[in-house]
Amino acid sequence: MTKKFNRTLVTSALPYANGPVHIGHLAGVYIPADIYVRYLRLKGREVIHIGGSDEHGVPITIRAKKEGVTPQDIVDKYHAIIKKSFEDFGISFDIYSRTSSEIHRKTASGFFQELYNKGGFEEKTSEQYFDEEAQMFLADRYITGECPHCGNPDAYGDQCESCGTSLSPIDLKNPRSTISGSTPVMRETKHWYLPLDKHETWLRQWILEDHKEWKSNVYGQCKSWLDMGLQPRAVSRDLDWGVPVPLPDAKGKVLYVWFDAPIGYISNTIELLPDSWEKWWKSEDTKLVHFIGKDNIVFHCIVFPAILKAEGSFILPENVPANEFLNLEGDKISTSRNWAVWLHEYLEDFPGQQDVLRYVLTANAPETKDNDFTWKDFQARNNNELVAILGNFINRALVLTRKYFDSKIPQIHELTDYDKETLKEFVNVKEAVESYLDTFRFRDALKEAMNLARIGNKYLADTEPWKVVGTDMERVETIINISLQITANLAIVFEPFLPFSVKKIRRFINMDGLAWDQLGRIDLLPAGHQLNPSELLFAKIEDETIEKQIQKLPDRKKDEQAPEIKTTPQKANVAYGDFERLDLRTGKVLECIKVPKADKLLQFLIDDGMDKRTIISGIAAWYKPEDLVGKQVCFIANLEPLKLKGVESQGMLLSVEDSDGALSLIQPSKDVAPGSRIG
Ligand code: B3M
Ligand code: ZN
Repeated sequence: MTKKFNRTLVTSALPYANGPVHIGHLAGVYIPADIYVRYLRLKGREVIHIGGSDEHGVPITIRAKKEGVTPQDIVDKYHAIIKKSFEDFGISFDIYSRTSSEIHRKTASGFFQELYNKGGFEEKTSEQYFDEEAQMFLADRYITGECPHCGNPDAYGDQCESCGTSLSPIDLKNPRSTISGSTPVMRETKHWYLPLDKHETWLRQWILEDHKEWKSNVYGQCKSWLDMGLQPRAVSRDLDWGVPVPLPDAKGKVLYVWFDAPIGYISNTIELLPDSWEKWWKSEDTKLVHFIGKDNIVFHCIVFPAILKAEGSFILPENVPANEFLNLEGDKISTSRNWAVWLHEYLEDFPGQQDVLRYVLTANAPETKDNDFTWKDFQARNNNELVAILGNFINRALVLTRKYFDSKIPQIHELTDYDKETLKEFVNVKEAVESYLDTFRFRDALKEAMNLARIGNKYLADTEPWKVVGTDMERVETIINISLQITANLAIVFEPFLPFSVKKIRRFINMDGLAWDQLGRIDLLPAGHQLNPSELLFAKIEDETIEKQIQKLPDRKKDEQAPEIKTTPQKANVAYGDFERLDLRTGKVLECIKVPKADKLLQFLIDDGMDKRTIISGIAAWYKPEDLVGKQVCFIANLEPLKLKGVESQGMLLSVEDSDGALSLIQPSKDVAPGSRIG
């Protein structure tokens, strides 16, 4: 059953206003959403794009404490920075508001009240850590203590940043409150829970049966959540920053940030369209699409739909095209390590070059798997694609028109077979781009658009009009006319992707009102039409510029990790049983190769005594791969497999690090059979 929709409501995840936004945000959520809404607008469809800052939650209060200011100061500061970055990059929201607004407080509070009245929550009392000195319950992030897994003395109540394990505050040894430093005590507290377990049946049907077309990464994550069985989730917290729980017995409690933030999409729509918002949220012929990153899938596909369904009068999302993560130069983007390319910093170094980043992040978007942003790839795509193909073609078409025809569009005459072939190729572009955009395949859509520029570039190179100027002016006129029609087509097809450049192209060709449906036509510019002066669209990026950006990163990283190893303090004792859980074994190296595009990594095929397994190890700087074949190694055999550079590493080789940081592999001092236990 295909539904008929008359309008599209697009939302983009509301970023936490506790820091600026970086390329990962742009690639994962905001560029795809922007391409999609620009495309629909260009088609003349009714569409709105809702955005805003997520200004509640513990991360904001923590940032405020760190900076010694109020949470409101923090969100005021970062909301402004984030909003400006989005404007600078042409992310075309119809509204970009914030969840600290009065209208949002009213909407979220009203939603809670409505669900409460309908019996949509369960009340439960549980024990949680309480700081007696500060007289407050402690959010997980406000409790630190010793990690039970690795002994890190400063693990947080929700996660140990040293070994990456997710924790619950009661796992920590010697817990301390980060507010007062005192030891917290357990105290009873009441909260309201959304009984997700009761929603499981319809969620299973709605997602697993009715939305098989969702992207496989989204569908798969939902399926594994549903298969594990859903549990009730608390929708309130003991905190003094957020939307107060609107009940008489809820002093000091606010709505959980993940309850109120998605409702922000609704409040921002109300703010934008106070009289007609219900048409967007409550009619079956509205198509609701949430653009998000993969870490938000469960909230948008399971929790928020359950909230909307419990309320009863709202539509559910038709699609949630979540992206995976973008890494930077092979490493996870990290705010705390400053391992990121911040949007405001990019624009300082590359002023006016928003479209270059938009292009690269779309061409390399993490649509189906995590992807890597590298500065070399950025440079190559700019120089070899934007400059050499798109920019070069348009510039040549315009310059030739100026030179031979005084910037007026020449007549078209009889077409040669080659002309006809060229034109045939490009009539298919519209359908191809549309089918990709309609199914959220933005990389493929961009490739098709670029293909149109390639066709144009090849056409000019093959027909060489400059060679027949003296002999066949009619032929020159036809070639230039066709090239300019292709240029006008590029000014349509690239609008969703490169809006800044398209604005320029439209100015050059003196043609503003081009619509999507004109794509594929060759009569867009009438003969005699006067063009405007033009300039180059893209500039080559030199090696030095890129080197500078690359230099910037490792420097920062080193700074962050400065107090390194040398005199590593002894870690806390572990119980013998904990040690026993590790399965340490010997193995024999069957094959060893370099991992492409990763300077530090070698890929091993190991005979582990029972089978063969692949292990990736970061020791490429110290060994030649061919020297290791046949050697004995020691490894952890039961380490959770980990994907590195697209290859699954099934274990970890043991090595020692000397005081200079050089690594050497640990080997048994005499020959033993592969698979022998170490202990
Ligand atoms: N602020 C988490 C994030 O920025 C959260 C998204 C809210 S969307 C309603 O990843
Ligand atoms: Zn740990």
